Amino acid sequence: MKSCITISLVEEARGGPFVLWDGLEKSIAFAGELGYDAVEIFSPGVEVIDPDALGKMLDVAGLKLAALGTGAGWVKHQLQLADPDAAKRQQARDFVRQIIDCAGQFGAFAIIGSMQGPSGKTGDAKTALGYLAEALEDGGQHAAQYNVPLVYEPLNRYETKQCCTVADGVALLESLSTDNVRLLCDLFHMNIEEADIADALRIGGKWVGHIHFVDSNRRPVGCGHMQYGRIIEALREIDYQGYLCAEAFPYPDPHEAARQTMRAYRYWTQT
Ligand code: LER
Ligand code: MN
Repeated sequence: MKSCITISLVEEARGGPFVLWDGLEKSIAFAGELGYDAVEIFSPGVEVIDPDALGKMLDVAGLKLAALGTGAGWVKHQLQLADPDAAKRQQARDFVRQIIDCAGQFGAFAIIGSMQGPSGKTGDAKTALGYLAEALEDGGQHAAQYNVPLVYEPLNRYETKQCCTVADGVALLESLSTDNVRLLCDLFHMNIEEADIADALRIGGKWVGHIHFVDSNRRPVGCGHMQYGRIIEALREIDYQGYLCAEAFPYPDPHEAARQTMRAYRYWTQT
């Protein structure tokens, strides 16, 4: 299992659960100094990412790009993949495709989290889930040209009614004709929704493509009451080889949150 840390470039998301906020250059250099393997970037859109410059920063720091988030499509532009309006749905899919194209150049994947829409508020839930399935189908097929999956994140009930558990996520992915979509299992959301986090990861099995590595209170790993021993055991059992990515509040501050996660990552992966 490899280590990863989130960098947010989205001012509108200040106060949100992202660790580093100090721009790409400084954040990537700092993550490199701490020995992280990769970064996950939450960007307002592809227009702020210069692929050549980003590639150089990553090379100098010895890091990979693991993923690009698509959440700014919702946070900044109010786009969602389950919008009842067909034109808005198309705009949301186009936004996701652009992020897939940008990430794909780096062998990185795009993440669908808040872009899935809350559902249940607008239109009926089954229709909304159908729109999400169509969008995952589209994005999964589009991502295949880069040999990367599209990654879909179930969220807790206060953020979405689409899929809140790993089992719901697996059922959705199994209903697709593409097999190029994987699940992002965020331990914070799972702590709210799952009866047993380790067992849920076993249900996720081969579909688990990314982990948001965070504690029960969304602070860095080690600052809450999550039981990591059984979680790591389950990830080993399913032969998970992907990232444990710090997506947590920058508590008590971004640098200490990054250091704390790295200490916890080393502790849990080396014992
Ligand atoms: C949102 O709660 C979250 O966990 C992010 O990874 C998705 O945008
Ligand atoms: Mn997450």
